Amino acid sequence: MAPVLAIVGATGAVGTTMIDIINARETVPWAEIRPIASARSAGKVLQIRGAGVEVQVLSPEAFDGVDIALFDVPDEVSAEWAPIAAARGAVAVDNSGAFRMDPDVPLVVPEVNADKAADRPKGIIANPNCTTLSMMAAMGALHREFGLEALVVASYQAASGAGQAGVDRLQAELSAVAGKDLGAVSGDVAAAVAPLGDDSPFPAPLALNVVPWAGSLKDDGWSSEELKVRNESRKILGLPDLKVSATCVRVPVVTTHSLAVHATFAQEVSVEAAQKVIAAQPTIELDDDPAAGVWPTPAAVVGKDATHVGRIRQALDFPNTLDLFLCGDNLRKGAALNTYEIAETIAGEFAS
Ligand code: 11C
Repeated sequence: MAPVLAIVGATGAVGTTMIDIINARETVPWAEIRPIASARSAGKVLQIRGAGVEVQVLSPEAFDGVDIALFDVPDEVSAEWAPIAAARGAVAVDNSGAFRMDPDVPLVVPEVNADKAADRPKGIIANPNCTTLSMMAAMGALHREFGLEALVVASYQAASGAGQAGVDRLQAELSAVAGKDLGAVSGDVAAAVAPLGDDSPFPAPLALNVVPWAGSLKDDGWSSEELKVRNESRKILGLPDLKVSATCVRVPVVTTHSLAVHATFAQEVSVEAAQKVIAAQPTIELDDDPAAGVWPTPAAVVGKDATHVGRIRQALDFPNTLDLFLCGDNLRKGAALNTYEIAETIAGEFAS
């Protein structure tokens, strides 16, 4: 009997992307795909692999007969319901931040540490934060070859990292500033978007701007997002002492996170050697020909499964260090796709 897959949060932004990914797969290993959501969306009919499937309300009974339950819901919902799913016999694959740093919960990127998915004492597997995840396949590949010692990262994060509310706010701000002569006087952009109200998910205008903030305030001025990049990278790469420093910035892009990465290795790495390693990865595209204007941009990468890497340079003043730029769709590889790939990785355990 093939396994049964549940998708909790099936009607949200990531859940919807998950169903798009499932619908685009040539084949799937599931006997049943069961969408689950809050009472607000229960009863809605979703098109899954050519059939209309009714959304079930989130309840303990909704997990009966489920082998793998994917969670695309806020941290507090996962914290409550992933253990309930696990207690009813399902493996919970959780895309929230609720369990990522729990030592009894593996944090999995299949290209890097697929073997960890089998060791899950709580019946829960965590999916990383989308900013961390965007660079993990590339960093994992370079680490295997050259030995990673330090990462200095600046992110350029899309509005959809803050959910549909983030996208809606960016679109509204873009409408508010469109066609106006703004951006040459301090405060004029803020004044133009002020009529939209102050309930923005962003702490400053995002249109015509960049905002050096994502997440919540932690000790010593760090944001939660910056600490996630550090802590999660260490756990995924299996390098507990990896030196990591991140500055996370929101930019007026709808979807696809970008990162400028300054990566230091145990040995000198030529640009050609790094390009060869990156080009050989099945889930990475090398877009690296600056003379021809070839480099990754979020507007070109959005909607794609692959991470795109370019601008690989040997840092002039830092031995053993490469600088590079990469883009990954934060709703696909950054969230739904990696979660689904974890489910595919373990699906074989349930086939009988
Ligand atoms: C953002 N990366 O762009 C965040 C969203 O830990 O899963 C995802 C937060 C998380 O705002």
